[in-house]
Amino acid sequence: MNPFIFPEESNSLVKKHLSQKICKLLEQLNTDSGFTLEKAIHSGLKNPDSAIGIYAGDAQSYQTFSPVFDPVILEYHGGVENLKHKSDIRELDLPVLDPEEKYILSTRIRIARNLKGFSFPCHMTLSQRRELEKKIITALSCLKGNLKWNYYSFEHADKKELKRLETKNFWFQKGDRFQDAAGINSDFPKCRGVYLSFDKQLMVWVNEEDHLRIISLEKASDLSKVYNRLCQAILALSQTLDFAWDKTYGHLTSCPTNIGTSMRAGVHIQLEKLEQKKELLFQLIKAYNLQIRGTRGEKTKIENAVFDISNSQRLGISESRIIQNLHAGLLAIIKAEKSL
Ligand code: ADP
Ligand code: DAR
Repeated sequence: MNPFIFPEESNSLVKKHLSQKICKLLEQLNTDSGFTLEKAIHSGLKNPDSAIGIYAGDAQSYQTFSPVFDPVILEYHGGVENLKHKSDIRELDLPVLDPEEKYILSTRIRIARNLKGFSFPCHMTLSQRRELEKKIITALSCLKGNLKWNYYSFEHADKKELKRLETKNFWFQKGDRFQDAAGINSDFPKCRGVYLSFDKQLMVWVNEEDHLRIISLEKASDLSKVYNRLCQAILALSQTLDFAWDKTYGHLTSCPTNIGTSMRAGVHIQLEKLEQKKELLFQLIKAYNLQIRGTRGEKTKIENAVFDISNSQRLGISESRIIQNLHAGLLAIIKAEKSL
């Protein structure tokens, strides 16, 4: 009898792949930091509408619990047998997507990083979070030129300052119920904060779903410029920080959906015509291996025909290839919108 009973209505990948046999194999195991199978799947047990339902508590989770992580990853990311993930972060020079600024409202590219040797956010004590935050703040202080500026601690920054950041959507909220059930919100808002560059076009979230979410964004459609800023930031931070990396799965993240490049590159694009011709939009999304999210992010609705369109593949593809594919896909979508 499987000791872990998933809600009957759950269709999560972890429920599908955690057979009784695998459960028996894994339920007594724990990683060196004490992370267990029960902790890994707690979110999926509590949230019947989980799509995935499992989180990693540290890099070792992907090995210790590989009998359940591997099939979940294979099904979610698709066709990655005999994978050796390769990273390729180099600046690009692509034409501006929407020079008349008729469709694209903003461009945002984010990557996630977790520091080697630290437990991941769903499995950290307050003192580990404090040590991690200190280490990251020191690394961020080395950013130069247009990447330079300031760290705003949610715990210590001036409340008026934090309110200003919130109204400008320059900070992050407490994790959703899926992240909460996983343990990602423990001690929130302690040891959480946002680093902002002076031009407000680079943000680094500290201790959100991952140790670092490095975000380059601007209210325009120059995808290369947004990507090149991210390249400069991640290459600068890589000089002083060691990241959790696996030769098969690339960058390791709390949620297995983000491993590999951990990159989500996308735009907020207003598509009033294609909103009325969704089947055409979905064909283009499929053809260019893209995905649609709601206007306010994951699991939210589309408002005023503003679609969040981003890359779908994160694993088994390089960062530069993601950007080039996204660029081609968005050009095709804009062309279709214009033709309607
Ligand atoms: P992720 O960090 O995985 O991308 P979400 O999809 O929830 O998570 O997005 C996080 C936040 O970033 C949300 O508030 C979302 O509205 C915002 N966002 C995403 N893409 C863009 C964009 N192109 N322009 C402006 N804001 C964006
Ligand atoms: N809510 C979880 C995570 C899905 C992917 N999104 C992330 N990692 N923010 C689920 O199982 O649906």
